[in-house]
Amino acid sequence: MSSTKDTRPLFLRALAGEKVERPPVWFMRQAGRSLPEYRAIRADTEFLGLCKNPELACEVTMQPIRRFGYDASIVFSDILIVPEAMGMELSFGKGEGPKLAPPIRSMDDVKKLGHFDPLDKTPFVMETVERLVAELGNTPLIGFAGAPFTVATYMIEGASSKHYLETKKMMHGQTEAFELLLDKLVTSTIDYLRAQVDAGCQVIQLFDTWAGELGPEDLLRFAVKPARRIFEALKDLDVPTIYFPRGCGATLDIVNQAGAGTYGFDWRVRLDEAWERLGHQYGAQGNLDPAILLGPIDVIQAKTRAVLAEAGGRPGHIFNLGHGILPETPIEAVEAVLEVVHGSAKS
Ligand code: 1CP
Repeated sequence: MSSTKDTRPLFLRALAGEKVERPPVWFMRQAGRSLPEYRAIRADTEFLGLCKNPELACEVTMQPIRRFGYDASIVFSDILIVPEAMGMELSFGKGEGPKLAPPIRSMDDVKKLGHFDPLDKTPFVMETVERLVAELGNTPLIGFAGAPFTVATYMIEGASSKHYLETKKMMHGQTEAFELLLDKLVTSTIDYLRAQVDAGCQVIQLFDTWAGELGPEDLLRFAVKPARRIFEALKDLDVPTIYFPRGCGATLDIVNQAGAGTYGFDWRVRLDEAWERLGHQYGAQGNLDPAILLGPIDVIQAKTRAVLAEAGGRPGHIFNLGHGILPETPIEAVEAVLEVVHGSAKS
């Protein structure tokens, strides 16, 4: 019998909530230090230079697609490109995390931050997207930004942080300044994501990596509502949207108010319970612990099967890690996961 196989990308069909032959799979941070071919390019190019060089950024985005055949690609860039475009000085020291200077600590500091035109301040991102669209063929491209709360933590702390004390001091002690900062991030991020979609991205993901640091009320007010404003403003683009509020397994009934179509979560929560609490009308992305990929192959494959079993073949599952792939992950570990996910195809 001749088959009428649907040739639309698996990832887009799953995001639309259609029943698919197996869950699509991609990994957060799939391009980067876990790949020897990335490390080879990084040997003589610093990280920010790589983000701002469309030819190289396109190349490193393609590396994991060529090697593993993932079902989705994500533009090689960073969430901190936005604060830089708003006027802060961004640097990545050798072996250190990011630095943003001078840190934002007052209403005056917030007022100095500018709104930016993405085509003027971040043309390299759009040029990378255009190059990728020409190279990717049938593999969908995800555009992204940091969610306002997470990006604000870097702007206020000036660096990565453990306890977010400056952020919380400003949130509770200078709430008006904090909300103006979020507001500026909302408007800038709307324009920035719109430009990525105009350039050719087919899906949008907002990374709210530090949302899990907030209690339920603050989470809703300072993380979920600003994210919601972004998703609402982009509705007319008609592209699938993913919100990744890391560390929010206990508050999925709050984060699901962000207005995204699909939600990502980490491994601290079972996927079946998380999806129940989230609501099955939404897609679910996740949620294998990336550290499992440092273990024995039989354990990796058993844990991968466990995630698939929890998803139970329900439409809308996107297989992913619960956070970015670790730099020390062996290639064979990724292959072991993919073998299981690919093998789960229903014929
Ligand atoms: O040394 C290097 O080569 C730099 C390491 C690196 C890479 C590969 C950084 C520094 N950023 C990136 C790329 C990156 N960052 C991507 C690209 C595409 C891909 O997934 O393949 C994406 C989506 C991000 C997003 C990002 N940057 C987030 C959100 C997602 C997450 O992983 O939580 C965050 C929090 C950042 C900030 C950042 N960028 C880099 C560092 C070291 C940090 C700080 C992280 C921290 O505070 O712990």
